[in-house]
Amino acid sequence: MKNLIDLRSDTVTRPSEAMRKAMYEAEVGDDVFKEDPTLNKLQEYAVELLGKQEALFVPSGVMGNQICLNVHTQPGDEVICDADAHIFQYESGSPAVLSGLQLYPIKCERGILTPEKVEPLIRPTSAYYMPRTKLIEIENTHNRAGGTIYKLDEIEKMQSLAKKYNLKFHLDGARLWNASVASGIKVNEFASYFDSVSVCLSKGLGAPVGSIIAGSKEFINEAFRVRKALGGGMRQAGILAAAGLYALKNNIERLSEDHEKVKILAKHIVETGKFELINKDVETNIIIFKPLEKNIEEALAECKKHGLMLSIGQIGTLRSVTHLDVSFDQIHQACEIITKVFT
Ligand code: TLP
Repeated sequence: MKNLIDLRSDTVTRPSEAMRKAMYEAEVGDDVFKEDPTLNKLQEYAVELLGKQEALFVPSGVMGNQICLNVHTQPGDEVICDADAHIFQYESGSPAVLSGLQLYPIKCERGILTPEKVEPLIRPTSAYYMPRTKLIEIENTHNRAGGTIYKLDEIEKMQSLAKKYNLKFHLDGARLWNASVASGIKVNEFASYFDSVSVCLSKGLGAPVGSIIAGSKEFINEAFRVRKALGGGMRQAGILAAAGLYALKNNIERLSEDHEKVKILAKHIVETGKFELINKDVETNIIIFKPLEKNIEEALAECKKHGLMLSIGQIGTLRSVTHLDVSFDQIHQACEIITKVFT
């Protein structure tokens, strides 16, 4: 919508002129025959960035996660994740629908799983009457926790635990780029701990469509088959891949600006005294905040009337996500609207 300051998500961005030009000029072929040169280039570049043997372009973050879960598991298996994980909260129950999986969600501080919380929940292999624990899933950055970042030692501990029990380890890295830019840790370093990784091109990086999953050659071979089974085998997808390549080459470093923008907003929100800021240490491009006096629906509607769009975070909270289509000026305007509506 024109003239609205849209902070509902970093998924709302539109491809820039330069990105559209790259899409227009993309050389294409039939990817079901693995013959789309631009798509192949994107996958090769992703391999380089993520440091995995192979990578596969998929239409969405949800499909990326679900293919990874499917390849690693058998129906009746159990997946341990945080209770605010995207795979648990926002993927339409697809682990159950598509792969016959049961999730074991655990409430964690900042969305960060720890061995102390997880180890007691791993099912003994002798207990044939229980579901079989098969995989641990983490999210970095963690969306519903407010863009929180896993530290490398926290990931390493979880990887050791997964290895100890012979479990697969999957990373939902929809916003791994934000984690990398904010922490200075390279994406391939983050990715190195996992059997599979899913990253999005259509969030902060500004591409219109697409995610990438990465892992071993054997894993991607199987993932290619599952993607097809789910209807994700696309044909001249190089047009989309060109946007993804453009995003990876031009839009990663600039994410630090989005992090600065959300800090301005967070500071203002705290200063009004009308909210509880849930993620007090703002780490990347997301804030979650609870209005102390207004109900959520009312707050969303009033903000929209003044030209500001926010979304719902955890229960009873608002969420604001910064991105490349919102300027610093608009962030200052957003602060003014918040003052008007809430004070
Ligand atoms: N997240 C969306 C909504 O679904 C909530 C958003 O606006 O933040 N993993 C994570 C951590 C995500 O945040 C998302 C999208 C996905 C996976 C799914 O990506 P898509 O929407 O491309 O399927």
